[in-house]
Amino acid sequence: MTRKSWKFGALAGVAAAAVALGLAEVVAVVTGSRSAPLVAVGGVVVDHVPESLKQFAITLFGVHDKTALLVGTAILLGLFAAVIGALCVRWLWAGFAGIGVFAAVGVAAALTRPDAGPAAALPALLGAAAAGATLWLLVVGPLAPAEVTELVAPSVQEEEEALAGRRRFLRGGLLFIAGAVALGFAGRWLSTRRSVSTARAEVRLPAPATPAPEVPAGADLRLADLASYVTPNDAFYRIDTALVVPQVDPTDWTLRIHGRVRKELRLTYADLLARPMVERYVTLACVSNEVGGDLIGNARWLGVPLKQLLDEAQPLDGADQVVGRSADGWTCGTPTAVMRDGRDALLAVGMNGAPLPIEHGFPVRVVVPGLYGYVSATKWVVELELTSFADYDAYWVPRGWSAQGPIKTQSRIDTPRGRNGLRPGPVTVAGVAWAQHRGVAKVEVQVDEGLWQEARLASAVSDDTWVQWSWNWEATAGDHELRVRATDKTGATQTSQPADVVPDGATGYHSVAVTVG
Ligand SMILES: Nc1nc2c(c(=O)[nH]1)N[C@H]1C(S)=C(S)[C@@H](COP(=O)(O)O)O[C@H]1N2
Ligand SMILES: [Mo]
Repeated sequence: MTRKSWKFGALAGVAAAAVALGLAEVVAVVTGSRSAPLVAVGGVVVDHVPESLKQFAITLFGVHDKTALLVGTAILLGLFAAVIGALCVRWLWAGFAGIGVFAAVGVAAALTRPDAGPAAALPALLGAAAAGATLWLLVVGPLAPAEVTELVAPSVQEEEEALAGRRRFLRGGLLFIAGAVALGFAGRWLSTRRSVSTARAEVRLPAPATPAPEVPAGADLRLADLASYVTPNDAFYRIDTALVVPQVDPTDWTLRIHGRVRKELRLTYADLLARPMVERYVTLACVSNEVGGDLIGNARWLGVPLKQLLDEAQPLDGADQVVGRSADGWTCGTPTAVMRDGRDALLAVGMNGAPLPIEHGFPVRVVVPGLYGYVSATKWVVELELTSFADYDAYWVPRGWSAQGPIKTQSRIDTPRGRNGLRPGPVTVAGVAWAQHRGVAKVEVQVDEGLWQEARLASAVSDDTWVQWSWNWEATAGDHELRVRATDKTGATQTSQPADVVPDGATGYHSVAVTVG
C-alpha cells in the first residue's frame, strides 16, 4: 500500500492548469486573443448567464465586471484543478480525464465564438498537452515525490531521500506555476502590443463639412460634483459584451450594407473619410442605467449621416429594421425609419476631436440620438443588414430586453449627494436631465413632501444632449429628502412609478437623502 499526500496532488493539479492557461495565452497571440480558453469560456458565460446575474455583476463590479469574471473563472479553475490533482494521486486516469474535459470545454468555447476559425482550437489543445506533460512529470515522472510505504518502517537514509524528493517536487511545482503565470502575462502583453493603437495614432480625421454648433457659454455650470456638459473620452462610460476589446485595423475594415436593399454597398475606411462629415453633440445612454446612475455621457461625434448611406442602398419595402453587427459578432436592431427620419444618426469615426478610442468602437461605430445604446450604438461595426423586426432578434432581445428602446426622460441630482456636511442657509442643488431628441422643457425639485419647485435650466447645444439644471435651496437643519423630475418638450413628465432597467429602461424619480446642520 503506497500513499502520496493529496496535497502534492493538488499542487501538481494547479501547476498543470497554470501551464495550460499560460501557454494558451501565448498561442493566442497568434490565433487571436479571443481563442484563449479563459477569454473564450468567459465569453460563453457572458452570452449565456441569466440577465439578473449579469445585472448583479455590473452593480457589484461596475465597469470592472469583465476583470472580475476573468479572475473569478481563473480561481474556480484553480480549485477544480486542485481537486482533480488530489484525486490523481489515487487514480492517475482521473487527472488525464480532467485535462481532457477542460480541453474539450476550451476547444468548444473557442470554436463557437463568432468568427472563429479552426485555429481557435489550438490554444486549448496545446495548453492541454502541456498540462498532461506537467501532470505526468509531477505525479509519476522524475519530479514526483518518493512514495511513502506505510507498512515498513523507513530507514534514516530512505527518509532523507524522501525529503529531498519532496523538496525537488515542491521546487518544480512552484517553478511551473511561476513560469506559467509569467508566460500568461507575457502572452497578454504581446496581444495588446499587437493592438491597433499604432494604426489609430496614424489616423488623420478630416475637418467636418458641417461642424457642430458651439457649446453655449452657459451650458456648463462648472460646479464641483456636477457632471461636465461634455464628457471627456477617458471618463466616458463603457458598456459592451467584449471580454477583450476587438482590434479592428482601419486598413482592413469594410462596412457592408446589405440584406433587403436594392443596391448593396461596401465601404472602406478611406471611402468613409472621403465623404463629407458632420459633427454633432449627442448624449449616449445605456438602458442598464439605474435611476441616478452614471451610464450616460455626452460627446461630440464626427461621422457620415446614416440616412445618406441608407438612401444609396435603397431599403426594400418591409425592411423596417437595420441590424448592426460588430467585428466580434454582437448585434443590435434599429428601426430603419428612425435612421432615416432626418435626425443626426451617424456612422461615427471621431469622438471629441479624436479618432474613436478603441474601447468606444474604433475604427467606426453607430450613434443614433434618442435611442439607448443596445438598440443603436454598434461599436466596431462591420455590417448593417436591412431586415425586419419580425424576421430577426438582435443580441439582447432573446435575453429579455425590448426590441424597441427609445430613451426615457430622466433627471439626476449630482450635488449635494450624501450627508456631506451641509450647513443651514443657501445650498445649490444641481444635476442633469435628458430626453434625447425630444428635449427637456422643465426640471422640478421637491424637498421632503413640499411643493415641486422649478429649477433653472442651463443652455444646451440641441435637444439631442442632456442639460444641466440648478436650484437654490434655503436649507434648514435636519434630515431631508431631495427629489427631481423632468418634463420633456412634448409636455410629458417622467413617471414617479419605479421600474427596473429590464426590459426597456428604469423609471422613477431620483432622490437623495441629506443631513443639514
Ligand atoms: N459591438 C458592441 N457594440 C455595443 C455594445 C456591445 O456589447 N458590443 N453595447 C452597446 C451598449 S448596451 C451601449 S450602452 C453602448 C455603450 O457605448 P460606449 O461603451 O461607447 O459608452 O454601446 C453599444 N454598442
Ligand atoms: Mo447599454
